[in-house]
Amino acid sequence: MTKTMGLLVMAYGTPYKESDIEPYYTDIRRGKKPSEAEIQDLKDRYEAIGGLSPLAGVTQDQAKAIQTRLNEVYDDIEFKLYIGLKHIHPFIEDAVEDMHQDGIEEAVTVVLAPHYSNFSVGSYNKRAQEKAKSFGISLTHVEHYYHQDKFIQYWKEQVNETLTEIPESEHEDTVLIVSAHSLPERMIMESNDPYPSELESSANMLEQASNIKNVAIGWQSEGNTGTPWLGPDVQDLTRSLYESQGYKHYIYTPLGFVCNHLEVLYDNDVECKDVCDDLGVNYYRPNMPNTNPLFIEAIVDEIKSLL
Ligand code: FEC
Repeated sequence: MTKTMGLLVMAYGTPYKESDIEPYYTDIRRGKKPSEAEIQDLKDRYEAIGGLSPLAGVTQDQAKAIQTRLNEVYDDIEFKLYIGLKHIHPFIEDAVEDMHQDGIEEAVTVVLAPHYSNFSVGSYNKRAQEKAKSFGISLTHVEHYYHQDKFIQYWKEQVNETLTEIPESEHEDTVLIVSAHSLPERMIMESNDPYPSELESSANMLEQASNIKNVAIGWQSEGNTGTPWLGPDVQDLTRSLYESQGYKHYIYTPLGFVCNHLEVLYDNDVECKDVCDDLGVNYYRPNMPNTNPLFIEAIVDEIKSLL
């Protein structure tokens, strides 16, 4: 007999239209409205990547692809998809409420971010768990999948393909910058959070799997909170690698993200590229996973290991 199980896919969320930008940013700031200058700065960044972010559509596509694959793999479970976002509707709590309305008693949850931090994946899970508890829904959480073979394989293929664009004689002069979203240093240090070591493992696995010779770890997209964030920032790192090693080619793999969105299309493709242009070196940014089957399979494999 087939049983029905909820599949709760959680993601950051993005404005759907320009008028969403202010409430979205206010939600990111935990209810504190950003200044007009900060809002304008964010509007300008969206404008620079073509108006708004592709994140909303890609999240839908990724979630549907995970559901489709799970329903192919499992004969005895029918997965019903719910999408819950962190900073805009449908919020995580709305999705859990919908599960309850549909009579779901059991669900698996996955956050579209591959590394675990109490402040990223942990905070999504906590919100889902609190709401689910009130309805008596039992949740199984995917905590991370950066270590899944197919996730590494996806990035290995991307890096090796990018290397084919660079003459072999210059591979020694090429560096791979592996990065994730920065977080305030205090948060991470005080709680012995696994986030930095998970990114380091990712970088090591990718170094071993691919043909790249030089690898550096960086952090990106840090916020403006007036306190120190995990570093080095990818832009500073680019400059310091150039000064200390004189590399000519810089390949950016933002492994902490899984699709095209503002933090990649602006923070890498505009800001890091500007630094590379300024230094007179070459910028490369392989494709993000989006709905690539290897990436979808990596998540499905992690779910299989838990159910
Ligand atoms: O494409 C888009 O429209 C949205 C892209 C987007 C993603 C994303 C992922 C993460 N964030 C994380 C942490 C923080 C912390 C703050 C913060 C601020 C912002 C702002 C925007 C934004 N984030 Fe984000 N984040 C994305 C977008 N993020 C816009 C506000 C303006 C700015 O600072 O640029 C700082 C909050 C504060 O000011 O107090 C902290 C983490 C991730 C990766 C994990 C995840 O996806 O949840 C961690 C995508």
